[in-house]
Amino acid sequence: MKNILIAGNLPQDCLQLMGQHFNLLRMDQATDKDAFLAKHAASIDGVSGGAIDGAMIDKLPNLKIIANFGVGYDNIDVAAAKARDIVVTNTPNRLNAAVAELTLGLMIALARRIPKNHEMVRNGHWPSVKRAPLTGQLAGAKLGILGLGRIGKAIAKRADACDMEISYFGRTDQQNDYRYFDDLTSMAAHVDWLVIIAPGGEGTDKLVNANVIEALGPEGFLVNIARGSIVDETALILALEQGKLGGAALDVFENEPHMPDTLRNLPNVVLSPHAGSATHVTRQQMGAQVVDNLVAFFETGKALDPVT
Ligand code: 8YV
Repeated sequence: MKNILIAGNLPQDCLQLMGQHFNLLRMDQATDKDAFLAKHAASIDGVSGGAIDGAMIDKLPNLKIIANFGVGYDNIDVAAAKARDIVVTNTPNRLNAAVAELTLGLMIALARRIPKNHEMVRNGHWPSVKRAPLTGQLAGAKLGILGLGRIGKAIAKRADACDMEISYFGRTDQQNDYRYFDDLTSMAAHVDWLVIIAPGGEGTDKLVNANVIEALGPEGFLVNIARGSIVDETALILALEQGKLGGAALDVFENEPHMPDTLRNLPNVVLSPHAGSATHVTRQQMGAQVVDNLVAFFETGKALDPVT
């Protein structure tokens, strides 16, 4: 049986399934992780769970595959893995619907002030307020998507059903029904909503900076369902405080699960705890996909979802 190092958190059903095919080395449960790694290093064939940096890869002489739980793999040093011909896999597609669904949920919550109205009703203030305050709406508004990949398209489809006018920014013009922008700031100036669904990592680090945020403007809304690293969080907080941005719905943050108190206390934000893929069905399918990749790789030499 091949040995898989469990380097970080994985769902119970994923571990159970993996345990039917492999011998699991539970570093996640070890109190002295360095000692655990030193003891088992030479026997480790694959790794799954958590962040895998170059230093860890260097310590594992027989490592052949890193199976990431998640579509984003900015937690893995892919260059270090590639340099040693170690295959890296991720979990594309299975989470598209869940992430897109939460994106629309956050947008509707922000546009229609659902959390605020909920608090108002719950706190017994409705009789004194009498009528619900008027809000904006998604229908008729312009949406700009930063990153029209698989999840971006699932978001566009749902936004289209809400009668939004859709644009996108990315590396290539995909020649589809949506309007393409080759400049992010120009798109931000054109739209009412900017949804971020691009990969994290060096290529997108603080791509959404003060200029982009200010181009979105006082009536504009920012939604980040991708990675906190893509937004300059300090610039975002400042813009929200100064009324240079209308509002933000955030599922991801620069330093999760922490964030500045100023951000938590702002009136014009809807905050969510990195829950894009966090449904029973989706997480179960992602776990199975991790195991399917490991099994395929060790049985056939080819993983199902290698990252390129
Ligand atoms: C993952 C995510 O579930 O897939 C991703 O890239 O951001 C999440 O949906 C999470 O990263 C797993 O810890």
